[in-house]
Amino acid sequence: MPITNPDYYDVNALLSEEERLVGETVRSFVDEEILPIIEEHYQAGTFPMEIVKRCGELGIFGATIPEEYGGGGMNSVTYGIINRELERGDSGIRSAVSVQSSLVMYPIWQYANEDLKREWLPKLASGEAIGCFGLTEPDFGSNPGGMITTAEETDSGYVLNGAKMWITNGTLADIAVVWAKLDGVVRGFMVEKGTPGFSAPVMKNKHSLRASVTSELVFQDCEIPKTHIFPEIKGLRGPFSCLNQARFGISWGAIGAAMACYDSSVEYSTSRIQFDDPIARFQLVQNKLVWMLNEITKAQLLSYHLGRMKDAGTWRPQQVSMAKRNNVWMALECARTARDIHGANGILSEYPIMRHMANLESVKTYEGTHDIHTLIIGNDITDIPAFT
Ligand code: TGC
Ligand code: FAD
Repeated sequence: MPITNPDYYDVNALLSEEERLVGETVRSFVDEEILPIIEEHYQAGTFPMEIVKRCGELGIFGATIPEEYGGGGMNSVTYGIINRELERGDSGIRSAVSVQSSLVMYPIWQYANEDLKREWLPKLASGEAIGCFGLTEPDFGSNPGGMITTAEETDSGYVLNGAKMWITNGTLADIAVVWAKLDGVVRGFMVEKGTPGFSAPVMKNKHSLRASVTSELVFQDCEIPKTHIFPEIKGLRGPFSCLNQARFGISWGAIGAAMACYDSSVEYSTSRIQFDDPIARFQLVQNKLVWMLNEITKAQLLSYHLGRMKDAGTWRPQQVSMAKRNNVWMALECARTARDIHGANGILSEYPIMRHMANLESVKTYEGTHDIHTLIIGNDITDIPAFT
C-alpha cells in the first residue's frame, strides 16, 4: 500500500488522546464540510461564511484561550494540529482561524480590560463575532515600526487617523484590533464595526487566498471610548507577541497544505500510466515523492517540538521564525513539485495543487516574509541586526 496521510516518524504516537481526538474531529470537518465547497468559493473569490458558526461549535476558535472566557483551554500542540488539518483544506480557512484565535482573541485576552474580555471573547469563540488585526500599512509592511496611523487622546477617548492594508477578515469583522501611535509609541486599540469614521473596504483581484477576505481599514477622525485601549502594553512587543502565536500556527498549517499536495501526488503517480507503467515506477518521480515525504517529516518534528517547548514556556521567538520560514518554504516547494508530477492535470481545479501553491505565495509573505525570518535568525546567530 502506498503511504498517504504521512506520519513517517509516528509523531502521532507522541500525542495525548485528547490531541489525537481533536485532530480527527477537525479532519472530518475538513473532509465533510470544507473540501466539498472550497473550490467553488476559491473560483468565486468568496469566503464560506457558513463555516464560521461551525468552527465555533467545534471549538476551533480560541483553542488555547481559557475556558472561563469561552475558549478551549487547550495546549499549543492541539492548536497546531487544528491549523494543520484546516490548511489541508485551504490556507484561507486556516488564515481566518489564525487571525481570530492568535491575532484577535489572544491580544484581547492578554491586554484588554476585564469588561472587554468578558464581552468579546465568548462571542469570538462561538463564531457569533469575527475579528481582524490591523498592523500593516500601505507604506509599512516588513517595518511596522514606521507606521503612521495615529491615536490622539481626547476628554472622552481616542481619535484614530490613518489606514491599514492587507487585513484578513477586515470587511467581515465586528471588532478590529488596531495598532497605532499614541504620542509616538505603538499602542493597541479595539475598534467596533459601525464606529463613525471607520470603514473596511474589501481588496479585490487577488490571485492567492481567494477564499479569504482581505481588506483595507480606513480611520478618519474615528473616535473610540477610553476603555478601548490596551492599557498596559506599549511598543512593538505588543503586536509581535501576537505574531509569535500566529506564526507558530502557520508552521503547522503549512504542513497540512504540503500533506495534501503529497497525497495527491502519490495517488496520481501510482495511477497515471505513461510508457506502459505508472509514472511512480520511474526513479525521477520517486525522487520527488521521497523529497516531499522527507521534508514533511522534518517539518512535523520541528513544529511538534516547538509546540512542546511553547507549552513548557521555553520557546523563543527566533525558534518560531525558523519553523514558519522552513515549513512554508517546504510546503510551497511541495506544491510546485506536486504540480510537476501531475503534468498538465496539475493546473486543473480538479486537483488542489494550484490552489495550495497560489495560497502559499501569500503565506510566504505574511506574518513576516521568508527573508525577514532569515534576518531574525541571522541576528540571533551573529548578534548583528541586518534589517537596515
Ligand atoms: P525590534 O527593535 O527588533 O523590536 C521592537 C520591540 O519588539 C520586541 N520584539 C518582540 N517581542 C515579542 N516577540 C517578538 N517576536 C519580538 N520581536 C521583537 C523587542 O524586544 C522590542 O521590545 P522593546 O520592549 O525593547 O521595545 O523591532 P524592529 O522594528 O527592528 O523590527 C524587526 C523585524 C523586522 C524583525 C520586525 O519588524 C518584523 O517581524 N517584521 C515583520 C512584520 C510582520 O510580521 N507583520 C505581520 C503583520 S500581521 C499578518 O501578516 C497577519 S496574516 C494573517 C493571516 O491571514 O493568517
Ligand atoms: P515589503 O515589506 O515591502 O517587502 C517586499 C520585499 O522586500 C519582500 O521580499 C521582503 O522580504 C523584502 N524586504 C523588506 N525589508 C527587507 C530587509 N530589511 N532586508 C531584506 N529584504 C527586505 N497584515 C496585517 O497586519 N494583518 C493581516 O491580517 C494581514 N493579512 C494579510 C493577508 C494577505 C493575503 C497578505 C498577502 C498580507 C497580509 N498582511 C496582513 C500583510 C503582511 O504581513 C505583509 O504583506 C508582510 O508583512 C510584508 O509586507 P509588504 O507586503 O509590505 O512587503
